[in-house]
Amino acid sequence: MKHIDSKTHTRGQSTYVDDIPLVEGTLFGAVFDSPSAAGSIIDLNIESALQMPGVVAILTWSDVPGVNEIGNIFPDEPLLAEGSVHYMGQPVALILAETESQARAARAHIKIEIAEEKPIVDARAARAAGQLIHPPRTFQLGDTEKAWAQCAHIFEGRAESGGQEHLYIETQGAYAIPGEYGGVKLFSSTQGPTQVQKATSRALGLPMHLIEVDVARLGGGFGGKEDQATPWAVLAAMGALSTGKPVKLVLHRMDDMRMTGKRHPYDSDFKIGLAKDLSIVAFQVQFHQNAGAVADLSPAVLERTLFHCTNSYSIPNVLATAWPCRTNLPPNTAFRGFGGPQGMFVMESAISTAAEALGVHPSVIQKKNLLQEGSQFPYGQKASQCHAEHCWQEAEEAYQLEALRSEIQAFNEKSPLVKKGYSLMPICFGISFTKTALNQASALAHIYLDGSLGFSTGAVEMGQGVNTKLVQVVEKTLSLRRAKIKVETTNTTRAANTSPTAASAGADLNGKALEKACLALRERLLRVASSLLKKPQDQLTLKNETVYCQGQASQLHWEDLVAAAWERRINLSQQSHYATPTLHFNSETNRGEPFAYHVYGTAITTASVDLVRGTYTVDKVQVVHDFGESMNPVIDRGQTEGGIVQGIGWMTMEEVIYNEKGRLLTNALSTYKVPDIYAVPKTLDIKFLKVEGHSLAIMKSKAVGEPPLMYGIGAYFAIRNAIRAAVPQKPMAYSAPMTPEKTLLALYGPIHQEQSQGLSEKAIN
Ligand code: MTE
Ligand code: LUZ
Ligand code: MOS
Repeated sequence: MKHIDSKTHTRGQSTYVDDIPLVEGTLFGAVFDSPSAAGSIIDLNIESALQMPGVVAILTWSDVPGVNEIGNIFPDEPLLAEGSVHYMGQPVALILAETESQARAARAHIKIEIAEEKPIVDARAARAAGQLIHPPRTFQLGDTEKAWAQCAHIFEGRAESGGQEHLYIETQGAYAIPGEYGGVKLFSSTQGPTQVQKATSRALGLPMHLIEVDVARLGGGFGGKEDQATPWAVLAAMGALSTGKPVKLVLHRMDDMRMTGKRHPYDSDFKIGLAKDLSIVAFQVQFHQNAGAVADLSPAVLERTLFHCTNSYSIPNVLATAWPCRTNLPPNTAFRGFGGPQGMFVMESAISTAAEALGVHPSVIQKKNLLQEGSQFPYGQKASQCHAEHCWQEAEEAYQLEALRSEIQAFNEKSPLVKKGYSLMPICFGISFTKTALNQASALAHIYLDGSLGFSTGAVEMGQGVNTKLVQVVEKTLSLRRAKIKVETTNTTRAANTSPTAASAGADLNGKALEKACLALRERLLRVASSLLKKPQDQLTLKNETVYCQGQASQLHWEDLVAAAWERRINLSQQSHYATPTLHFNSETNRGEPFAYHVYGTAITTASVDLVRGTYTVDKVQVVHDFGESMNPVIDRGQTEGGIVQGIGWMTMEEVIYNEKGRLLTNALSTYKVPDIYAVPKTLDIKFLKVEGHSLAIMKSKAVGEPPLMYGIGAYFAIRNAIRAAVPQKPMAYSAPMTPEKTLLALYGPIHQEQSQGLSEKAIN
């Protein structure tokens, strides 16, 4: 089954915020943002901007009718700057005008005077200055202090990974229409409609029931709209209530890139100890997370880094500490993998450090230490239905790793100017929100008199195919054909108090809620069928829109059954709620069972490096992935391919650069490079591991949204290993992304990371 939106997408008929027909009198918003990264506001002058053609109003913090606060985990984020500014791009004022270009033109006439302070842009500098979002968190297993004595080899090092721009094709935006009783209807490009509703309620001083948030779909979110769709929606709502007119606020690309946060850069120190047989005895790590100016989702991202700091390995002694460092950058936020990739990159760097020093390929150490059934994670949960070794072995065999090894060796011996390298990248990703309370969802289904069905859940479609999977749930439980099923928009009046569609759990949580609703409807309808057909209910099933009795089709068709149920005054609507069982986690002791299950897989990546130019290609990515029992192989393959390419981008060419003043230099597509079709590996093979699915996964089909991104880490190490073939001994930092500039420096340049970053910044200036 294809993605249900493929036809309308192809024809340009799918609707996004920007496609909503405008209500007469709609005003357009533009946001004036801070030109400085830190300082106090001495004067804000909007007078001449107010005189500009078409300008209707300019709103600042003093116009916020409720609380000037939109923080989610911590209340530390003003909607509009009040007294001081903390990052370049921070919203200061909202301009409302009759046309969008008038609003944007007026923006240039706002004058702000700021007593500038020296911004902090670096995580370690923030830690040194005591600038933390909250105290550091530590996960501990075993006793590393004692364990070092048992190690035959101990290595220390540092690993850095950079930010990543979400680059959803649809930029942030919202459309607010004032309604009756002082309420507002919001169309928002958000992954979290309830979050938008809640923040709007607080900032506008309105009860939540007066705020309706509606989402048809997003042109991509990737985590960037889990929390950061909120300010634009709240601002649009505030503009609408203050002027009494509908307000549309859609960010232009460069505004979006400048004003919104990205994946968190991390700068970490590690220490790894191995026994003679290369089993990892102890691992210690200090993560410095560059959180940006306010908390946003950073505390949760930080926690997931800790959850995934040992990736797919069983390590008996672990001491992992993570520092959420407050800097004067836009608040960094959720991005596919949510801190997990950053943690795994450090683990892989530690293994690579050990391997290079010991003269073995990293895969020797990786393979030796894979998780096994019953292995304990550093948070106490034990690996169950663990497929780490299974995926690895299958990948080794299916993709003939031995042959690949000798092929690459032979190639490198003959080739002076191009070197090849390969890497293995096993992954293990926990499925569930790490905050247990978020693991709930609801669904509402109506069967109409003609037998067609419409349903709503809290799931937001952002391209990942969740709506298609939800339709499949209805098809399966009620035996309905696709044409009879309609997915309604995600709307807070039909699905209330929802979690954002995130943590890869959208299909599991909402699918399970919908399954429950459909099973309840099915049960009621079969009770009717039982009395109509005079057969015991347990002999009846639904198949092909017909009631079957002990495997035989009856004369009773779906439409007639629905009509008969209505005659008997049976409820044809159902609302159901699902909460993942088994979950618990104590964030004081950092022990519990936070995940419903884990997703496993292994990627083999091959890369070629041009030793003259420092350019490279990722030639092959070959994966064995644990999808459980995939309910939709087409979509799951698409998610896997997309995730891999996005991961490769993060690890290789995507470089977010802020200068020392906190100014984003890579603020457009001309300076920020994302993978295009030519960057996609020529070979991208994905094999589905044959396993029994997990019962907590929807239809036993495991969550797929985020895990494959982490295969992209393999590209970094494949390139590194290719460089190693040219310069086996040269010290080389672990500093992602491995851009062509850094590749050249690794080959010929000085070795300091600072210098390589300096160079790329100069190149951009
Ligand atoms: N795929 C597409 N096409 N667009 C997206 O924005 N977001 C990813 C992933 N795949 C995304 C995507 C992220 S960050 C998550 S958490 C999941 O989809 C969310 O959807 P799910 O929970 O339904 O898997
Ligand atoms: N969001 C969140 C997430 O709030 N909690 C999580 O655990 C999570 N994990 C992945 C992506 N988004
Ligand atoms: Mo995804 S980072 O959980 O939105």
